Amino acid sequence: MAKRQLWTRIALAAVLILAVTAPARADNPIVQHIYTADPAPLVHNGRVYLYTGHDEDGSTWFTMKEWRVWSSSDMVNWTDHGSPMSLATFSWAKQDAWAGQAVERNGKFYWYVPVVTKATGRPAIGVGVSDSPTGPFRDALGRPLVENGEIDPTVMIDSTGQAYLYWGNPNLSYVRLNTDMTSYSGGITRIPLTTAGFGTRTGDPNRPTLYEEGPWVYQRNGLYYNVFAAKCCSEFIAYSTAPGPTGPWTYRGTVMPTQGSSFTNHPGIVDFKGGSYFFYHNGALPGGGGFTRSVAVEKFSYRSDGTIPQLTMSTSGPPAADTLNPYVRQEAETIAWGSGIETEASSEGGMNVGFINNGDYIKVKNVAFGSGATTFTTRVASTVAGSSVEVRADSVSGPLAGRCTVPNTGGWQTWTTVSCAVNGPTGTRDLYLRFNGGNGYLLNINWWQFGGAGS
Ligand code: FUB
Repeated sequence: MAKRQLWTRIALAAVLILAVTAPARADNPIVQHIYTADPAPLVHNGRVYLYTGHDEDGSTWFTMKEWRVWSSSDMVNWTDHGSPMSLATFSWAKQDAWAGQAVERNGKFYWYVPVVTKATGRPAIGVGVSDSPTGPFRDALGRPLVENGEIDPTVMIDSTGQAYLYWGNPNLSYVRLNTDMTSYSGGITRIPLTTAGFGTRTGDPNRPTLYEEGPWVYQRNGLYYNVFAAKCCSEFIAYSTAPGPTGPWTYRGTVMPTQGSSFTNHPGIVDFKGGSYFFYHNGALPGGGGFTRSVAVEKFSYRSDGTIPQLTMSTSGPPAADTLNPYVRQEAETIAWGSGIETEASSEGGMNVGFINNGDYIKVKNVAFGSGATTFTTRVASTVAGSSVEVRADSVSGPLAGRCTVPNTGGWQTWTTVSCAVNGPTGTRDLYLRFNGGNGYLLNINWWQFGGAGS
């Protein structure tokens, strides 16, 4: 064999090996069909739930009317749970469904959010409550929990069982929450914003420290962290640590420098399945910017002394923390990357994927097909005949494993189940569901499931 041919073959083999063995990584931003902002992750029962705001399309201000919930078992595929809480949940709220955080206590989920009130025209903190991490949430109090004209609540239950709610821009305050999580003892305490605690800002005599907004307070291995949006504008992400929940705080430096074409940023940090994850937002989607933001995630490791390394925004995100089982029913709105699709509330509960045109697709990452699938079953609805769902592996133009024809079911929410034979895929790989047909909207898809030897 000529030397050049040999090297070409070695290079091709290396590319193939890399393609097959490279760990599946998330695609940032993690949601592509709407703009999302102000991430607040919560780990519960083996899933990470992600609470976000929703920037309206084409927005030229922080025009935000609802919050959204997403969840994942692997940090790469995210299920859309829709909007279980909005401004309408709080009869006293006028506008600005901005940055909040949810926490679980005794089987109930409490979601603290800032909104501008009808009565005062100033921000106050409300609390939604639900029996499920995905809602629906109702107004726990029928009035604000605290009101001092400031925003961005973060909530923490520390190892003693005491819950704290911190919030603020331009100040930073906290209250000690009672175990009902909807009342507090003592007054509102202001945390001294010293340069030793929160770094030095230059050029703004009214704001001598770097602390701007968006605090994310948590306890880990006995150390208390306050990660926050620093300086304005553009913001970067910085952090401070303390030996206790009320300080004294020591400034520790930058977590994420100013990057990513949004002049705000917002931190959220959790440990999940053995890794540590940093959520943030940027303007990375088409049409994205300071008021059309998108949430993204990076994996990181704390240093041995508990400090946080400096992180960089990426388009690849973290590797998969788990595989996805295709032999159990999977919601169509569980997506690593969606191209052209949207989601909506389904008449069968939860959400479905819809507004699908020819060539649109859904990518699902790190799917464990094992020895191989032989059938593909999916729940679909359509008002046109002749469209289909193609099952492909590895890429949207990768090997075609099978094709399911979708009939006219008589309505976009008139559901039927269709099955077709598939030849594989095998092993663990990325799955692409590619939609085909004529002009206009083709079909809606609610869920899918494979069957066969690998199951
Ligand atoms: O999303 C509206 C506001 O922008 C949030 O409350 C701030 O943290 C900033 O991200």
